[in-house]
Amino acid sequence: MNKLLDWPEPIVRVQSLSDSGTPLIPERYVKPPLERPSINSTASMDVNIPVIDLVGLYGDDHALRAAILDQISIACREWGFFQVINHGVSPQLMDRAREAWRQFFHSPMEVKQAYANTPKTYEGYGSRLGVEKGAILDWSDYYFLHYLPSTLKDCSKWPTIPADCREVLDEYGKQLVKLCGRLMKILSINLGLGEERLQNAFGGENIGACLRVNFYPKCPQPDLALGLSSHSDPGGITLLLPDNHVPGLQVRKDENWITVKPAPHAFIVNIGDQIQVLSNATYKSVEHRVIVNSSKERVSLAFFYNPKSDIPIEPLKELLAPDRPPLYPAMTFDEYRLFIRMRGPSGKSQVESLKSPR
Ligand SMILES: O=C(O)CCC(=O)C(=O)O
Repeated sequence: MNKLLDWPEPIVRVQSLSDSGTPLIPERYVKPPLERPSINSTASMDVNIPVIDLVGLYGDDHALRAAILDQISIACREWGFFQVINHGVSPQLMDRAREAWRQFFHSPMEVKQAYANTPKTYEGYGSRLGVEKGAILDWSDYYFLHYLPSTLKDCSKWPTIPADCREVLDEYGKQLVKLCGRLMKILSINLGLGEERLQNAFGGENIGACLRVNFYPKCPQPDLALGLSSHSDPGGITLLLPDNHVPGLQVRKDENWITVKPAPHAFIVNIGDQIQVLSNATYKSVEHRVIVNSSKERVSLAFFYNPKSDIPIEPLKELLAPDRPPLYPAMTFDEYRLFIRMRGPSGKSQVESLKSPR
């Protein structure tokens, strides 16, 4: 546990490196050749993750509602990723939240440093994930904060610059918790369960919710680095608000990396490891990563909706059968997250390592 009290090396802000105008990135950010962004990337115009319009979800047209559920079911099984539009969150709020964070990251360094984080809780302003000394690092800074449970929500750790930041963030969190609650019901129905089953398995009302805001500064050698290394999300559902100008998210599809083309005011939804476990791998949490570029910075807001952290998460009994035995042992989210906090992003090694031998 002591390893988690502080960073193993002095922290270097990636934004400062970028602002220094160096033409060469330090060795620490150079990925091994097989992890570099050019490997199997496709930015082809006609491949994208599914875009699903939720507008008919709560109307009287039952056929339309069934069609939307069907699209979500297919997206969860085949992609683990999809975009939703007409999702009920205010587009103005989405824009304001992203701009507030852009302003924060452009504040003077001493303002940001006041929120510097440690690996104990990760809350605040950070520049690395994982505590392995000498690890190759990602080309990004970030800010991490909690919304739920309310015992972890500490607004004094949220930025006060810009002036409306806390207010905007608070409203943003409330609206996203609601949207995740709706998506949980749909996933539950689509798995053939009662609509509250997944939520109850997450701990009912006592779930966790947190936000990581990623800031990817311009990178002078984008072919050698990644903004965020390949990983699957450890939690339940992620709602990503991507940059409205700059693409960067890549999702693994078979052996290729697909660059996501965000739809206007969409959220990118992805299935996390906990839903992979609960659904006994009917739904997969899919690897993704972020590429950077030399001429534009990028901001994204990743909102994580997680199970209550101290209850066992295991494949749901209703989804098991003699020919479908449980693939994962029970584990709390606290235990699960510790692995990621020590090691940093590492593909799907955590959820894969849990698989029972068959
Ligand atoms: O910046 C992005 O597009 C993705 C961010 C992400 O994957 C994460 O924060 O876990």
